[in-house]
Amino acid sequence: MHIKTILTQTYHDQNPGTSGLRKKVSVFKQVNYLENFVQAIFDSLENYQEKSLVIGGDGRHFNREAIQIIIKIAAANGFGELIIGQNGLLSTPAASQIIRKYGAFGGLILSASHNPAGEHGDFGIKYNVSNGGPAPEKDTLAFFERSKILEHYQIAEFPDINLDAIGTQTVDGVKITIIDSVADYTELMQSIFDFTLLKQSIQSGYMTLAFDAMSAITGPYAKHILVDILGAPIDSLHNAQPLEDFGGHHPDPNLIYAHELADLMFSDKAPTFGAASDGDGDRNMIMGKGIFVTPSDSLAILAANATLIPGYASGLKGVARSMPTSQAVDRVAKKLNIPCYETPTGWKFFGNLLDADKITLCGEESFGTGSQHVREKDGLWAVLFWLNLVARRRQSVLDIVEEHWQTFGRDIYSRHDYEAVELSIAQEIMSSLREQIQTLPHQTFGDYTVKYADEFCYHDSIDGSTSANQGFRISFENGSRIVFRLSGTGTVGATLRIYIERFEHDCAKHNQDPQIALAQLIELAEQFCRVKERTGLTEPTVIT
Ligand code: VG1
Ligand code: CO
Repeated sequence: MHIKTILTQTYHDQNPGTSGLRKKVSVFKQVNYLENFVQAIFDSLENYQEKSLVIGGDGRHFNREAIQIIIKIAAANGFGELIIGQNGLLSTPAASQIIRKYGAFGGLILSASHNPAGEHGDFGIKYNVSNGGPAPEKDTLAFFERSKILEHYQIAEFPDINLDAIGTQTVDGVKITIIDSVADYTELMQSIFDFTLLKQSIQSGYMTLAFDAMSAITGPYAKHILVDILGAPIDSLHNAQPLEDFGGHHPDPNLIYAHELADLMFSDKAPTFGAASDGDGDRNMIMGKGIFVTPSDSLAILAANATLIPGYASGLKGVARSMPTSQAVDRVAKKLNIPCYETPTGWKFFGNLLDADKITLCGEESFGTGSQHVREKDGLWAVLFWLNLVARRRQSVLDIVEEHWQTFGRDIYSRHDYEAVELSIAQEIMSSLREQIQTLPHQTFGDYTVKYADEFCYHDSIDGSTSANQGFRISFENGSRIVFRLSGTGTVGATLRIYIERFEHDCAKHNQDPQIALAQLIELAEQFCRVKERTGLTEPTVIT
């Protein structure tokens, strides 16, 4: 193999955030920018010579070019085999599964997930370790440190690889295998869910569905599983063709960005079930006719009903949720008498608990739900879980949710995002919150008395590591909470996220609009952080 060593300029901004390194495409296209980061990753890893690396992305603009570059750098650095999704495509959960199934050393996933794509959009890259999950913080820190002193990278000289044809070829001693992007994943779903029941319920017309792939990666997966195997009509799929710019969509499945689906589900023409996924296929939005299921409720409901699903029939070891996710799942765990863990935002924090068999299900308020079957959140898995539940319980989504609230009470929940806030203002907000949490405990504001206020610091019970500064929690005597944190996935300015929840036991009050039910807490949140006053914004940019 002919390897070139390229002298490169060092970049100082390659710090991975909540989920990999995400930047504007124009930043990634700077000379040697991607090359440097890939080399920094490989320099930080050990003992991968002759081992295999999985490569795939969500198909956004720059995916194919990036993959060709990565192939050559990985070959030059000594990987023995590269396993690549056909056409360079792999959803994030599928990539996680491929790493696990083929015993790969790790994988590189190319995606900026729910961020818009295209020439003026975002690009991203994330390294996943051998358990299939995102690299833990100690690794991502090492990548950043290495990138800041990197002076050269190594790249093999051979022609671009044809990513379209499935099969294995050997190029200068490196095995390059192009795999079907959906086959292994489909097999895994068949091993978890009752496909016979699903097929019968869909083909008999008992369940009708609408799935919006938002012109991103889940299109081919949904087509194969929902249409080809389960027999849903092809027009159940919306925006199922992956496009390099995601058709201009913001592929973040929520009521705002997936409003076409939302409008349909609240109309007379609504099917039984509606769902959407994000850019890289790890998020899910669940809807039924006339109802939107909040992700926090969804996690709780899946946990409460897990034994109805073949893959979870023997019960759950435990559950986990990210810190800002509502406490709905905690109530289920308590009833099931299983442990419930609270982790910082980001899937990488669930990996150790899943590996150690402490938890079976986990999720985040940000439309992410998953289980031990892979080490990423999994959009289509959540969709199949819900479909299986509807088919098995012979109840509508609305009835399942309302019955859940009757049994457990409702954790009324909302998240308010203030996007593209000036960095200095965001820092000012965070430092003022840091000061306030000292004095807040035991103070009373209207109906709310502060029980505790802190800056969340996570101690990983498995590897003993500590992750500090994970957001501010203000918790009240009546169980309500306000959480503040800054996003680690944005690429423009800072995004302040405010998470608000209140528990409502009274069934007569379960159908309130969350914005009204939470009004007092929303006002209190503004009183604490003064984001409106400081930025001049009158409303959050996004409410979910
Ligand atoms: C957001 C979500 C977080 C999620 C992360 C990656 O991070 O809040 O829960 O794990 O995105 O999701 P942040 O730091 O912006 O709040 V994905 O689908 O983009 O990979
Ligand atoms: Co995603």
